[in-house]
Amino acid sequence: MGYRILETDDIPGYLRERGHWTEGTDIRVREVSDGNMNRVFLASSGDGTRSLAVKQALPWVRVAGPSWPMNPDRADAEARAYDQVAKVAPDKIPAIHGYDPENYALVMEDMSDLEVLRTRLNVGEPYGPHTSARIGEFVAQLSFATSDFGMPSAERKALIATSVSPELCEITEDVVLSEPYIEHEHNHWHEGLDDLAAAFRADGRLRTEVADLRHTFMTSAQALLHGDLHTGSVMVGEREGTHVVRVFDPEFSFVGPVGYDLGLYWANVLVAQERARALGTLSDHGGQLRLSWDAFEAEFRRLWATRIDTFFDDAYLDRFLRRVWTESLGYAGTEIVRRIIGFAHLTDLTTLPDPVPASRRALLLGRELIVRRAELPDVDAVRAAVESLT
Ligand code: SR1
Ligand code: MG
Repeated sequence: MGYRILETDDIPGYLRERGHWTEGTDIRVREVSDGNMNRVFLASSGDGTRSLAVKQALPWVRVAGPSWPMNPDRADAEARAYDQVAKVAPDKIPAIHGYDPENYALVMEDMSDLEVLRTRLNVGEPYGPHTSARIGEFVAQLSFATSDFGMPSAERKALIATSVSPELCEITEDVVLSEPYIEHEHNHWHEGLDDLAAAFRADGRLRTEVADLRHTFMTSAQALLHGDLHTGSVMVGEREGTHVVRVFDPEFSFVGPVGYDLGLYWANVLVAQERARALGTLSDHGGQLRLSWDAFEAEFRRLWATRIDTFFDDAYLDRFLRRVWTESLGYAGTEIVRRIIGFAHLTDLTTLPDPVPASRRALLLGRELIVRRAELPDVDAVRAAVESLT
């Protein structure tokens, strides 16, 4: 039949055709599309006992429309990433019930009983004790298993080849790792940030450091990444008395530098902290970078004992982790900057009564993280950099 763009009314028939829904005909569907790229539908039985989510990639960027075409085969990358994560961290992703490559559609667990982490933070809720630790573990488990430490060399070469995702990498190389530092029609910002946006475009040191991070993003095939691990890609909540954390939306997945995933999470953590500071609702924000890094490092070191290539010695592990730390800081900086003066902004800041003071602090912090990443040896140094902002 070929690729067809699904509408709300198509979903019941689609789920039945695909064998996902065999009992009952009372299927209620609502569209809950939220991210920049795709459409998402939730289908539930009239009596509320069954539900599923359907996510479909459109042949364009959803928020831009057909004027920004985008191959829907990005959904293949997402399905492949879920397959890899399911092998090593099945408790940290939604259950995937099936992938339909003809329609670029994933049928998966309905997580609407959980809450998007960004949404929760934006209304002043805390992270809770486990969220950032689970994220750190997620990055360690996925990255170790798909690195040369955890995967045989030939298998990894095949993974690198099958995970090539030129169009989505190009989005990141553009909207995250270059456009905010040049004149570009995608860029926009609050007029109260005119001076900083202009200063960043004129800042040669900043540009060279971003170029370094961009080149690392393009060439450092360390491990399979989520590729867009911001707080809108994380759901949290309670199920049967247990705190659950689910990472979703890995469509930007490819084999790249591990620090990109950690850095994106940290950027969003740091921006959420600036929102809370502006609103006077700071709670557990300040501890999240440490919680995620400590969990990442502990899990990676635990897995190191199982490495398949023991030529990589313990001293090399220390060096590798140091490099991941430093690059994570740099990518955190680029994520902060692009979310304020680039294409896609964050509700954390845009919904503030006055976004300017918090955005200025965040932009200055982003620059610090990029240009001084090698001089910030640990979490305390980052905390000091945050507290020294004016
Ligand atoms: C054109 S898409 C812009 C952003 O949306 C996605 O969520 C990624 O973060 C991407 O950079
Ligand atoms: Mg997304």
